[in-house]
Amino acid sequence: MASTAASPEIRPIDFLDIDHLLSDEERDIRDTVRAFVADQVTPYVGDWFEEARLPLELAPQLGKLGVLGMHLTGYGCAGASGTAYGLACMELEAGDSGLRSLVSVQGSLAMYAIWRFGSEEQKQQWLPRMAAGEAIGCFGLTEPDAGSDPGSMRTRARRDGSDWILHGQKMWITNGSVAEVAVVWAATEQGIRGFLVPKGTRGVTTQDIHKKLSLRASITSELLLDDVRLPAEAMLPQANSLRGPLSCLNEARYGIVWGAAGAARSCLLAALSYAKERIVFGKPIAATQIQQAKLARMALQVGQASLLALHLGRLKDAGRLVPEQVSMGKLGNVDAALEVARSARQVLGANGVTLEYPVIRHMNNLESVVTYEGTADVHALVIGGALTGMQAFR
Ligand code: TGC
Ligand code: FAD
Repeated sequence: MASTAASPEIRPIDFLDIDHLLSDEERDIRDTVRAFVADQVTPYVGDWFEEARLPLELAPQLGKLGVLGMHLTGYGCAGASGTAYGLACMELEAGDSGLRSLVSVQGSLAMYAIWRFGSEEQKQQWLPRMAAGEAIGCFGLTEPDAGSDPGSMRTRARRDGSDWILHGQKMWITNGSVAEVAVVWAATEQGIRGFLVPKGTRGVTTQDIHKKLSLRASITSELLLDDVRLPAEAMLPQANSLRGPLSCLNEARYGIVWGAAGAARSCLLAALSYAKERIVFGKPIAATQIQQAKLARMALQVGQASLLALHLGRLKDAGRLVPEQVSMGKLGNVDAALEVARSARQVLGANGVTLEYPVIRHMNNLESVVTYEGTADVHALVIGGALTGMQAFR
């Protein structure tokens, strides 16, 4: 039996040496995305957050980087593994949750819906431009009175000859006002169906949601659909129940499992660096037991979250990942990231409340992340239902 390594090298960014569990290709992809975030995002994202904007020029840059729809195949998509996609999400969210949201909504919600449920014509029309970041997509499921329970949606689509008439309202839609194409879910006489609504379609108006204190570097909009006439070909032919949008959510939730670990890692590294430099009572606070205990716990949570993400990634790549496991990853990793962010914020003292450091930005962002893509309660109830065989939603 091999003994413990004599002088192991401990790297705070990867205390558990998860690196050695990755292939060379996975490490290369991870490092490329990490470098992109360090150059193009980290220096500016505090300002974007303060100004409540995310420059849309990032979309073609992300397209060039190959991360838009990167785990999909064909149509200009990179065809990368689920694990590689997860590693990219981790690096993007270490930058900002708004950046990961852009990539999640584009690749895992809008593009995935078209890739999985669309006709060949729909795929040809939209996917290559979306993979390149030339066309932004959004995903309209939530309504003002239907969030956790999307099955109670009021948006309706009815037939008029061969056309469809779409009427209703979607709320909290990431990139709703800037999307070239909106994937809108609506109730029909044949169940819940998805529709591709191109920008500028008559009857569609959008309004951005302001005064957010979270996910500020991300556009969030309301979509108003007033008797919007769409041709028959606008409907996604292969989705005909709530299973359609929920299948897309599995993909995006999986990305969040990784992303949350990235945000937590960023908070840990900021707290560690600050604690080593901040002198109080004549010594660095990093040399005090109470701060070391906090840092140790944060490093443990980051390590556990990363291992859980990697495990789910390996299950996904083996075709074994089930939605209940994704729920466990989303619940566990976002909760852990929130704890790490709150703890890190306190290590930074008063500096912890400014955008000069990434911590409060991550902390506030994670309040959206714990709510969207299924709240923590929803995921706990999914896990509880799987454990007990008893459904507690209704
Ligand atoms: P239920 O009766 O359980 O299921 C209806 C049908 O769907 C199937 N199903 C799933 N299929 C695939 N994946 C899943 N995770 C699935 N969960 C359920 C199910 O088998 C059934 O199929 P069928 O063929 O028998 O009809 O549905 P329910 O009405 O009881 O609801 C279950 C619940 C609460 C878990 C579900 O509604 C839910 O997940 N609610 C949360 C909604 C949510 O997450 N919304 C997110 C909106 S998008 C967003 O937030 C984007 S944020 C931006 C970013 O990501 O960055
Ligand atoms: P509600 O469903 O009203 O829940 C309120 C509270 O009740 C929560 O605490 C919830 O956990 C709890 N609850 C719910 N059900 C139960 C139950 N059975 N038992 C006990 N408690 C329960 N949606 C999209 O479709 N597309 C997007 O692009 C998108 N982007 C978003 C971006 C941001 C920044 C935010 C904040 C949200 C976004 N959403 C998007 C919406 C998001 O998915 C919803 O906010 C989320 O699903 C929760 O719905 P709700 O806000 O209506 O909360």
